[in-house]
Formats: sequence, C-alpha cells, structure tokens
Amino acid sequence: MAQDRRRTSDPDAHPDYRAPADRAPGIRAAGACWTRTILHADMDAFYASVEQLDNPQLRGQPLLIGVDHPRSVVSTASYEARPFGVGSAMPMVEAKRRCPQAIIVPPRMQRYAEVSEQIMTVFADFSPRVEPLSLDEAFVDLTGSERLLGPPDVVARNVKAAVKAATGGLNVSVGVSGCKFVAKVASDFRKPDGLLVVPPDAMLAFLAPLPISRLWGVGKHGEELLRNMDLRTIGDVASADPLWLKQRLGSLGPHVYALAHADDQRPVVADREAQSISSEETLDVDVSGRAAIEPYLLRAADRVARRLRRAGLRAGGVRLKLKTHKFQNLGRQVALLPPTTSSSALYDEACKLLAHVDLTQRYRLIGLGAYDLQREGAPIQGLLFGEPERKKNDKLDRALDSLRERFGKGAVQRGSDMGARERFGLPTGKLPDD
Ligand code: DCP
Ligand code: MG
Repeated sequence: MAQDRRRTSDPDAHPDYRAPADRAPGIRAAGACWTRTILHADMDAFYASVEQLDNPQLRGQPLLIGVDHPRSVVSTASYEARPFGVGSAMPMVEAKRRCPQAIIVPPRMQRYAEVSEQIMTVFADFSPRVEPLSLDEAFVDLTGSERLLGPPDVVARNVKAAVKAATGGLNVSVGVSGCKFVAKVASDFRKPDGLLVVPPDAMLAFLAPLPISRLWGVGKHGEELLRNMDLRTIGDVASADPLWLKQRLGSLGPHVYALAHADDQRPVVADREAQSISSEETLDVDVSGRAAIEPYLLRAADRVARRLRRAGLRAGGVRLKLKTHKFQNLGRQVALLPPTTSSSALYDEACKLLAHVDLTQRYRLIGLGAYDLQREGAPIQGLLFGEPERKKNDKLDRALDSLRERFGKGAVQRGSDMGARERFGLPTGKLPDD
C-alpha cells in the first residue's frame, strides 16, 4: 500500500538533488553501482481504477469506493476525487461532505483479487523473486537481470506496459532503486502513472529533502519525537550525530539513521514462488470441451516451465485449475516423477487430468500450476529411465527461452504449439499476451 500521501516540495528543487536516471542517462551509464536492483510497483487508485475499467461510465468521475453507511470508511478514492481532500480510511460521512458530487461504489473484493492475480503474474514474468505486499503492490528483485531484461528504466517501462496489457488498461506506478525503502518511496513519488529510477549513487540526494513522515516504520509518535529534535527532513536525520539519535530515540535512532542513509538490507522474500508457480487466463468467451481447453493449457505450461527454469526450480507436481461459468473452482493435481522443468511434461499431465473433469461444462478460467517445487541441483529421486529424452527436452526448452529473451516472447513457438493452434483454429501468430 502506498505509504503516505502527504507531499512536500518537489525534491528537484533541492540544491543537493541530482536528477535521477530517467532524465539523466549519464547516471545510468555508471551501471556498476547497481549492486542490487529492486523494483516496487503499486497500482494507482486500485479499487477505483478497476471500477472505472469495468464500467466506462465511471471513467473521469470522482469515485469513493466504500459502503454508503454512516459508520463506514472510504477504501480509496479515484484521482478525480482526491483534489477534494478525500482518501483511504476517511469516514464516508466526511468524504461525502468534502466531495458531494462523488459517486459511491461498493467494493468487489473478488474482482480486485482477480486483477491482483493478473498483475502478480506479470511481475513473475520479470523475476522469480516477487514479494507481494498487498493486493496492489509488490517488490520485484531484478538484481543481476540487466543483461537479460535491459537497464532499470527499460524494465520499469516494460513492467508498466505489461501490467496495462494484462489488465486491459490499468496504470501501475513503478520505482526502481538499490534498496526496498528507496524503491517504495520512488514508486509513490510521481503517482499516478509514475516511473522513477533512483540509481544507488543518487539515493541520498533523493531522500535528503523528503519529510521525515516518509521514513518507514516511524509512525505518528516517532515523527513527533523527531520534530521535537528539530529534525524535519530525511537529510536532517542523515546528518545528525548517530549517538545523539540513539540517546534520544533508543532503538528507533539507529533505524532512522540507517534508512536516512539508504541503508536497507532487507531482501525481497519470494514466498509466493516458493509454494507454487502458476499461469491462468480468464477468457473473453466461456469454452467447453477438450479441444478448446488444451491450447490454453499448452500456453500456460510454456509460461510456467519458463518461470521454473528462470528460478532454478523443478516441479514435483502439476495442478489443473478451471473455473466454471458459474464461478465454481475446480482443481485436479498429480505428482510428477521425475520432477520436471519441461513444458511438454507439464502439458501432457495436465491434459490427462482433463479426464477427471466434466468437459461438457462451460469454463471461464483455465490455468495450470506447478507445485512441490524443488531446487534444480537437488538429486532426483526414482529417476531410472527416460533420462536421454528428458535431457533433450530440457535443452530444447532452454534454447527456446534464450531466443525468446533475446527476440521477444512471440518470436518462437515450438512445432507442437503451432500444430495445436492450427488444430484448434487459433491464430498461429503471436497471441495477445505471449
Ligand atoms: N485500501 C483500503 N483501506 C485503506 C487503504 C487501502 O481498503 N485504508 C485498499 C483500497 C486501495 C487498495 O487497498 O485501492 C490499495 O491501497 P493503496 O494505498 O495502494 O491506495 P490506492 O491504490 O487506492 O491509491 P494509490 O494510487 O495512492 O496507490
Ligand atoms: Mg495503490
């Protein structure tokens, strides 16, 4: 969730501030300074934007998401409503008083969860190390991926474009920097539709003019203590004596001193990927029958396998996921022996699982997931036969990965994929979100 809506002056106005890389390519050229590359992404006015996406009549309108009840609070406000001083957590009564013309829309959590799944899937396409913080925001660790994905500003632009494409038009604000704290402040800095890259050697200058309220984990009480010590900006804290800070603030002292120096070693914790890797699609038109479902499984298997290989993981099981047109979720799963990173193995097993579901039903969502994930280096149990075939498939998959990474995801398709698309009457060219 975006941290703090209060803004003070633009740091560009600060005398010590150097323009970040998105406006000064020269800084980016000093790429060696990127020991860690952390991206933070946060959707703009998330619930309100989803409502505007789904209902064109709400676009351009001031919206308050929440229940119109004397005791309720606002979940969020659209950017059209924010100039009236309304926002998250404000009592609905007060928000209505400040912005009487606002349209009040009740939240639809299930829909927001669906969009959340779409954006997290996009992030996972850029790195196996994705740490979701809430429905609408995540950290993505891009460390070491510059050769594969390009420099930070290019990746940031690509993430924004991919989120827009996957959701059908939503904006995400993105910040990239050398640690979590600065990446998060950066993503909030140019909202809405923001993009800010703060290279590690510009982090201190970026933080210095910002108010202490931006310091993570300080809270109202901490802010008051700092203000009483005449510390108003992060730069004030950075240049204070660390011993004095500790004497006056106890354990908060070293904490704020470290943050003010952009010293934040917290790793991106990708627990979601540790449990399963999946890919699913909500269809424009419901489908039924094996022939219609299999091409979607093929595409999902390819994506999941690619992510497994990038993350250095093998799947010990594959899960078929379907949602009927009546929103009933169906899951079927089977263990894989040996564990695999092979797209065709995932696809074949998922197709076999189709025998265990009612194929006359109409389905609105089709997905495939890999679970029981194991590190690639770990010894494979029970691998007695099929090794040469597995190695051949592995090599083919990796060759396809490297071509896709160099020339774009639509650049190559395996013969079986094209065959399937022809068989099922799907376009043989690039699919919408390949
Ligand atoms: N939310 C909520 N109650 C809050 C804060 C947030 O229900 N007190 C919900 C509604 C938001 C969503 O979480 O849409 C994401 O929270 P953010 O803080 O990221 O706020 P927004 O995405 O709405 O706006 P911003 O563009 O400032 O990120
Ligand atoms: Mg948000």
